[in-house]
Amino acid sequence: AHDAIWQYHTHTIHPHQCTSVLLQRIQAPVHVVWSIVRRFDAPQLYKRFVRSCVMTGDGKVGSMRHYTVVSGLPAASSTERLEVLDDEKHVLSFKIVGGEHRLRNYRSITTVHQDQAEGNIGTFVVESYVVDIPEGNTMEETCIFANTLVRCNLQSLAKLAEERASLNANVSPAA
Ligand code: A8S
Repeated sequence: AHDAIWQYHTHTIHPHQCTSVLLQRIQAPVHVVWSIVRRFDAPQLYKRFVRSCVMTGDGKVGSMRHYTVVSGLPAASSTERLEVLDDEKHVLSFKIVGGEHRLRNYRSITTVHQDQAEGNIGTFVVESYVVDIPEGNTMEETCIFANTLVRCNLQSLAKLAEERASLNANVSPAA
């Protein structure tokens, strides 16, 4: 099973690029986590750096989203294309195709898995990316910057999914 996970997170990288993979455990069922991750049209559900987002397309592969970024970051906006959306294998991938920021050719893949170690309710999320190293920056600086953003996103995904899971658990059946 673990071989199958890594197959999605194997990237071809060029010398001027950097890559990283991050993991997040979440105490919520896979379907709850996936229902949030799959919303390519609404990254602001859990990506707190996204101010507002507009998607064009039907939500399937090839759809595009354009969002503006909250202030305080060295970025203003991003334009991204949905590359993979697999509701059975729980895989979402997008690539950045434009926008006012420094992460050129950013491509990311997120996969959502049942966490065997946590019994029935646990989930873990694997997110990997490749991006060009901007002129004037080192590989390390680029990775630290992107990792910080992805780590924040994964932590806020965990918080939201765990809130939703405990709400579901507390709903009592109709009398
Ligand atoms: C994601 C991952 C990243 C998003 C980055 C790394 C970004 O939205 C922010 C700042 C930037 O400088 C680049 O999954 C960009 O969203 C918050 C605007 C793309």
